[in-house]
Amino acid sequence: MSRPSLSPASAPLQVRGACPHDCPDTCALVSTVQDGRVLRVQGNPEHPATDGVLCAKVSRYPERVHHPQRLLQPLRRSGPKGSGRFEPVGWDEALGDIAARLGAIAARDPQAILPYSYAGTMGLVQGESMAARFFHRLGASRLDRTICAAAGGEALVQTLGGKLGMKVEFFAQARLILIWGSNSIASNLHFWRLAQQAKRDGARLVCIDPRRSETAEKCHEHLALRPGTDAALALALMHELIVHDWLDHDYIARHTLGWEALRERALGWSPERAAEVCGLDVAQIRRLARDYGTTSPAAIRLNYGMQRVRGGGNAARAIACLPALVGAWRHRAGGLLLSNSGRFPVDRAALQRPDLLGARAPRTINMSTIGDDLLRDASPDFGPRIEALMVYNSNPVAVAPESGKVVAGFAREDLFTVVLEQFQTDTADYADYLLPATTQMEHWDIHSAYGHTDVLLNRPAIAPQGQALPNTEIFRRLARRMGFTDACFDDSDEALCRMAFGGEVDYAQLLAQGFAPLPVPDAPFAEGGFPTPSGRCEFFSERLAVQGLDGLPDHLPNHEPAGTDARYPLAMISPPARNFLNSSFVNLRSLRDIEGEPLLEISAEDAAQRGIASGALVRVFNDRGSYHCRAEVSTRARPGVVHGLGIWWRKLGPRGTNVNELTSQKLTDLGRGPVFYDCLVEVQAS
Ligand SMILES: Nc1nc2c(c(=O)[nH]1)N[C@H]1C(S)=C(S)[C@@H](COP(=O)(O)OP(=O)(O)OC[C@H]3O[C@@H](n4cnc5c(=O)[nH]c(N)nc54)[C@H](O)[C@@H]3O)O[C@H]1N2
Ligand SMILES: Nc1nc2c(c(=O)[nH]1)N[C@H]1C(S)=C(S)[C@@H](COP(=O)(O)OP(=O)(O)OC[C@H]3O[C@@H](n4cnc5c(=O)[nH]c(N)nc54)[C@H](O)[C@@H]3O)O[C@H]1N2
Ligand code: SF4
Ligand SMILES: [Mo]
Repeated sequence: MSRPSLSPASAPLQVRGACPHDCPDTCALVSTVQDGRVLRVQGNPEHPATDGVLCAKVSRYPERVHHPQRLLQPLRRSGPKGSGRFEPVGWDEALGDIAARLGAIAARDPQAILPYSYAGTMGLVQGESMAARFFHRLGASRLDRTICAAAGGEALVQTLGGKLGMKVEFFAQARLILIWGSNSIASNLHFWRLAQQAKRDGARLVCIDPRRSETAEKCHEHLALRPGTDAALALALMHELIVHDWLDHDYIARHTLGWEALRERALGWSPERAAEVCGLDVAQIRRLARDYGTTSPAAIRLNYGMQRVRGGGNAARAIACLPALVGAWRHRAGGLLLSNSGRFPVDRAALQRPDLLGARAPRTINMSTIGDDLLRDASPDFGPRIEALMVYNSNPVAVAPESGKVVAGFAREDLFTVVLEQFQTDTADYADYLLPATTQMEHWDIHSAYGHTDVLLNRPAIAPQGQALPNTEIFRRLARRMGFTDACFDDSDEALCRMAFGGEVDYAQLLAQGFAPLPVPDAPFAEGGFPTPSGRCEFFSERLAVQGLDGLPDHLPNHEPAGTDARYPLAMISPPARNFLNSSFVNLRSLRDIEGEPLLEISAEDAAQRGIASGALVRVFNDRGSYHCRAEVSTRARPGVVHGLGIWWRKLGPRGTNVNELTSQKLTDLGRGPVFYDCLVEVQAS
């Protein structure tokens, strides 16, 4: 019975949740709902890391959840591939047809089916629980989820023994903070609040970033190095620590491995040599080394922006060696933080059930080379041609490198593509079936984090909108249609939340307050105890050496080093836009209005040489493609480097392209990650 329109509204209700986005801050949310609508989303003031504050993006969550263009019913393609034309279809018919199509392919070879997913939601349940079970049971190809953090993550594992680091709250007590490859104000806001607290208490802040970012301009010092030269800088800092004897010999002797070899390597990197490679002043490098060698406690906030180049893994390894050299780990406000995700005792075996594979060992496809792989024929090396793709929690047509090839792959008439989405993204346009997914306001989930060390629980605040279903439920129903009778396909979302951490996290506490801190020591490596094979901080990695790789960190020049191709003299990086999260939020009017339109920041010098005025439309191009956007002549760009900001939706940019038209599918030294910021281009007025 529908309610008479004049009846009094029900009282507003507050529901605790977690921000699902791929952001180090993993905020605790409090949503205010009334009559089935989300009125407000705020930061939970009781959660210390959130401190009652959200970023501009998630503060506007009601606009996202109740967006007029939310996908609210299953759709089936009704036009040519990629046309984005669909007709409504019932869930029953859609799932029946998808099961039949997948079943026929699987009968020949299930490895011809590929799941494609990333961090649209970071939730452990709506991320990879039921979905992973489904693909394991099916025996589908596996996906190597490399697109963001593979090089840096592997570097931490090889050097420190895991994705582990300082507790973020102690940055507030540091005396020196290096913000390295991170635009914290845009992408790690809650860390920036801690850094400001430290600054007010007298700490010095140094930013290491090719771009004069919002963060760089608020630090005491900014080292605007060339993209992909961080290892050279780190080695020169070591050089200075050695020659001035700013070393903690006791810490080195007791808690590190490979010191003599690293010492020799670093002595080859004078500040003069590094200055040449990095495009920095020698004096600036010397000053940074002095600051780092003589200020205690010194803390490094490393972020993934510096590892999206060929040598990104080695660079992250070199930087991760620094705290052990000066004994910074002895202090809780000293050391380094890239990610603490390794702290979380997630029971992936229970959630994802790899045992459902049995004796099968399907091939693995790297998500960063999806463009090439979709276009590949069957071969003994590669295995079967990819015949079906199931995309969820990701927008590969916009975010994967070398879009020209990605688009050509998705456009294959013989590819069967199912997309689970909240919105009709660039990827959704290529779907054969487009299935409506719930948002964080409409489903249960449980979250680990990578920028703090608390577990968060997300309760649904409102009912699923329209006919949308959680990812879990879509895979549950599909499993039934495929005839999978395993009991694990009956687990409810709440049951999955409870099993995510086994008994390691107090679920009652999560239910009561929405978050539960992990027991993490304040100064995790004060007494060494690195979880590497040697138990030491491994300057030299035997595990890398046995793979035939350099056991020591070194500077590896970019795949596309500036100055090596006269046709493409400019190095392009494409860091996130502050008001988008990767390609999420681009379709939110209020946030898109703040960002304006796709921009390329270029220095006055490079603009003048090309006759480009600020605000002019330009064509940015290389052998892989062309990207049309507006130039902004800006002091944020150093000569020789341009910045294509943010991952716009292709269809919302001029001429239907975005910056990934230009990026390459080459991979990093460690972790087989993408090299978004290792990319040469030329720019001309258009
Ligand atoms: N607002 C917003 N927040 C986000 C995101 C977003 O899209 N928007 N994305 C989220 C995701 S997925 C991630 S992975 C995280 C981490 O995000 P990161 O990828 O670390 O992005 P940023 O923190 O913005 O830092 C990138 C910075 O690195 C700089 N940089 C580029 N190349 C180099 C280099 O070679 N060396 C050095 N030293 N610096 C370089 C860029 O100029 C930029 O300022 O942020 C998350 N948070
Ligand atoms: N040029 C360039 N390219 C980049 C980067 C860069 O810096 N420069 N950054 C890279 C990085 S760090 C990353 S992490 C990747 C990010 O790439 P992606 O992980 O693909 O991230 P998003 O673009 O945010 O797309 C996530 C999609 O998931 C959807 N989604 C959210 N929640 C759910 C859900 O519960 N169910 C379903 N079915 N869908 C959901 C959202 O609507 C959104 O469209 O991009 C990479 N690409
Ligand atoms: S995107 Fe990051 S800063 Fe914004 S609400 Fe989510 S976790 Fe917090
Ligand atoms: Mo990312």
